Amino acid sequence: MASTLALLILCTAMFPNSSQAAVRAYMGTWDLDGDGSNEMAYNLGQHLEIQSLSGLSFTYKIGASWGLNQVTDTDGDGVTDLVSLAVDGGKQGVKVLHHKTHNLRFYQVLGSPSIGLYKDTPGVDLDGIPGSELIIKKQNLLIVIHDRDASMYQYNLGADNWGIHSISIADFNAEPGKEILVKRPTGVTVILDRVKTGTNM
Ligand SMILES: [Ca+2]
Ligand SMILES: [Ca+2]
Ligand SMILES: [Ca+2]
Repeated sequence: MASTLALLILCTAMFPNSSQAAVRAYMGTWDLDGDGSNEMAYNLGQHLEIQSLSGLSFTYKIGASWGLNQVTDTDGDGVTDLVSLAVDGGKQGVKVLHHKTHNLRFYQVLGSPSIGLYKDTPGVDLDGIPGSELIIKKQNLLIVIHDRDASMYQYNLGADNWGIHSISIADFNAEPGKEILVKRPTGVTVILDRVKTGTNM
């Protein structure tokens, strides 16, 4: 017991900002400001750091717990954005980092049940307008984020008998954008986000 306590005190003394000083995990390399050369991304615990090859770096607070979910252009400006599922300040949701403009958006999903975030590479376009849409599951709700205009739209699927892995993307018609398929125990629900409709089939 005494030795454990001593070790904890020592660690605290060595790493006064332990969450930042102890962890600096390389995440990947992408052009995140659209200048044609890549930046490096690091996970610093609660923060995410973007560093250019010139050494310039910016740090963003993502949350107490978070995970990178997608690397895609969500607002349609042609520059790659970083999408994370995060809990920050006790609130859960999706953080979208637009490093080019140093703009970090937090789409909060209220309530305690944990949420899921659909993952797709290189992203999903549901409305035919440049920019990937983001798809969240929370119990019986499917929520679509349009980062282009920072809006969220929710579909009530009636029952919580599906999961984030029940979701797939397909193109059913000649209209711009793709459709969301949610596999249910009996049948599927098809969501046409472009016209904001959901149909059980
Ligand atoms: Ca760049
Ligand atoms: Ca973008
Ligand atoms: Ca779109």
